[in-house]
Amino acid sequence: MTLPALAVSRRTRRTPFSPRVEELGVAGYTVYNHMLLATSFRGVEEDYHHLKSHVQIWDVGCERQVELKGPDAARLAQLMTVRDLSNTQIGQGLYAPLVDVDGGMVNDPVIQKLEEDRFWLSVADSDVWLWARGLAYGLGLDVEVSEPDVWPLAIQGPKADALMAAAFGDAVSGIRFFGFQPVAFKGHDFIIARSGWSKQGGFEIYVDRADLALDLWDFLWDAGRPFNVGPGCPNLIERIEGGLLSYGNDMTSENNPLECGLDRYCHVHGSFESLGREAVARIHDEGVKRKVRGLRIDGGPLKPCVEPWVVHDGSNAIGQVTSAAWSPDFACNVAFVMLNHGFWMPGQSVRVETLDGERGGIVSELPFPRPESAQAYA
Ligand code: THG
Repeated sequence: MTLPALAVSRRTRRTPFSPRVEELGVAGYTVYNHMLLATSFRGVEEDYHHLKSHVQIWDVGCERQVELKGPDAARLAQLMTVRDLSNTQIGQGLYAPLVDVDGGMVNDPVIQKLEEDRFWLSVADSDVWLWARGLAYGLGLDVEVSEPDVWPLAIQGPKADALMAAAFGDAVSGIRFFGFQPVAFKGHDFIIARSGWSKQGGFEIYVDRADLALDLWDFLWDAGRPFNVGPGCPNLIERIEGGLLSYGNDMTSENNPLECGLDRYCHVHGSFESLGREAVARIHDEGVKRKVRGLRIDGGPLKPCVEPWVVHDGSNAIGQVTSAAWSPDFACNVAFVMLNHGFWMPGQSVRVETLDGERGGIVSELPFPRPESAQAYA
């Protein structure tokens, strides 16, 4: 099955890095926050092996920043998330579920506290900008909500530290996980954070100067040559192995953050002012009805999971698979599954209606435990 090509236009916004992404042979695009995002270069499996062994430069310009600025910026940020932001320091990023009054997930951004009265929400694929503006207007808050021109560029992989040290010297090596600091390039201070949407380690550079974007890309590329730098993008296999959920795929507004396994980012019994806190506290006290887990699916590689696959126990539907991929390192298919109460214990056997017919599966905790050997799950 070949899918038709994606038509690119003004609505499917390009980024300042798109020329390099295309010169380096991007093999597919998806649309994320109304913007182009590469899905593979040399094929998802080859990209995966390279990401886990070397270092890649990722154009993640689609991780848009929603800026909150002004006297009520901190209040609005706190209203939107159920994570307690009261002890957040300037220069610190936090992964924070955004939740509506019913407890539904609105987004799962990284929130950066830039100043006491200025925050960036680095958002996943939903229109947080509109939601924030609506709240600010409806509640009469004294805050400016904007989507500034900032395009994150990620450096990911085990050799990311080496590349960044070659490029910027010691300035970046001291940045702690999810911390950020300004680093100069061509006379401009760029915010650099130790973060990124892989479990291989790395950095994200918040590029707020389109005119310097290609120079920066080329500078990083040259610094990366000794480390076998390659082009890359968020990798389906690696992110499933590592337990990184994709908003819109593995969780939607129909899900609450507790069933998505984001419990440690939900301070449900705090006293801070958050739109979703009461709903999430109630769900917490009553107990969730379903939970996200990992799933190892039997047999060889499967056709892509482009729509959820029904999971059953032999007679009744008990959940759905939302993302799946063949993992070369685990020597099995790995997947995310949302499972009903009673079926989510690791070790549980289930049946999955894949596009290649019915397969067996075994529930796993997340992130997937490292296999003892490549054939551990074969
Ligand atoms: N970086 C930036 N913006 C983003 C993403 C990113 N916006 C969209 C999307 N990714 C948001 N979702 C996530 C999900 C998980 C993480 C980051 C962003 C992540 N989680 C850590 C983990 O699971 O290991 C834990 C973080 C913590 O403990 O606080 O990294 O990637 N700029």
